[in-house]
Amino acid sequence: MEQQLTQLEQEVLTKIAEAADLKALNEVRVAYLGKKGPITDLLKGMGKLSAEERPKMGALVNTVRENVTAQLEQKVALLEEAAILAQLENESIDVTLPGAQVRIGNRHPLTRVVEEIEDLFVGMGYEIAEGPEVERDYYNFEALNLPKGHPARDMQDTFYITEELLLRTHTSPVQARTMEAKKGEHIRIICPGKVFRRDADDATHSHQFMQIEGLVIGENIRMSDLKGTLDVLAKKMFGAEREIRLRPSFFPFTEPSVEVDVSCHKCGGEGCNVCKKTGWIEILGAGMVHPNVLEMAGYDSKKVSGFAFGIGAERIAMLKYGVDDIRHFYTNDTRFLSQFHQAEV
Ligand code: 2U9
Repeated sequence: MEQQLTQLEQEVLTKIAEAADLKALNEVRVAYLGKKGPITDLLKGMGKLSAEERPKMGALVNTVRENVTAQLEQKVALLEEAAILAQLENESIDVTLPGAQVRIGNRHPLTRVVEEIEDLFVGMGYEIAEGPEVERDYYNFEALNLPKGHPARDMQDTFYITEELLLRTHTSPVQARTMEAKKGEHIRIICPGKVFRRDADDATHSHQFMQIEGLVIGENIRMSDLKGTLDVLAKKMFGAEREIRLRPSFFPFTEPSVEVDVSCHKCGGEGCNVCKKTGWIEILGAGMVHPNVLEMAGYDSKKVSGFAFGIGAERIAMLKYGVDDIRHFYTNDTRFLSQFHQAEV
């Protein structure tokens, strides 16, 4: 029986050594140490032994069982560790691989133009004023010397909500509202915002666009102040070598009114395709605030005067960045927009 036991021990230990995974090891445990296993059988057969042999064999079987159990546990620990190592190997991350590319956004070209102009004017002591896009007929037209039936209203046909409520055609109503609220005080404001017109969209027209208008009101404000201010603006937007020229024009809300050209930033005034061989590019409209507009807002046109100007942000952006179609600004095509990446300050 002793020999049988030793043989059995060798057999189990070999099986334990050979078990390649936890499942196989468990099968060995059940087969040899389980209720129906040979070791249990041996213990059951102890009754047949003589009284002297029984304690000796009992101790021997127990030693074998303890040894087998200890070997099993050791192998379990070994296999578990191997399993964890294999899993770690499997799940390991190669930190040297290139990371997923994060696409960093950039400011819209129109936002850039608007913010650049805002910064310039804030630096000259102007405040930024904003107002509603759905505007009253009164502030959009009447307060700007465009009474009902005035022919110049035709050029600014818009989307009407009701007879008296419309989508503003310029940001001038913001200035009209500011004048009314300031009750005769001096004013220096810049008004950026969305405006709307009943226009058919094409490469140079859009039913919605961005304007930046400016208004200064005070004592002794003169045309020369307007010219000096616009000269600073043209140099900031198109380069320090730029010159401006003023041509007479007409707007109902300013008198006199001017159209303002800047010397061509591409050819420097020689004449090229950008300036249509003239050397000059029209960039904005301006003028001295019409006395009627001052009076309607409660100012004494004999005591104060003012200048105003209006800029189309798209036009400036198209000239500055060489964009050939205004619709690029609204179609959200990232192939277009991503070209305006610039180190943010
Ligand atoms: C008040 C008084 C006067 C604003 C002005 C223009 C001339 C002008 C155009 C430029 C391109 C519109 O976007 S555009 O199509 N604007 O030419 N705007 S003077 O004059 C004002 C505004 C408000 C109270």
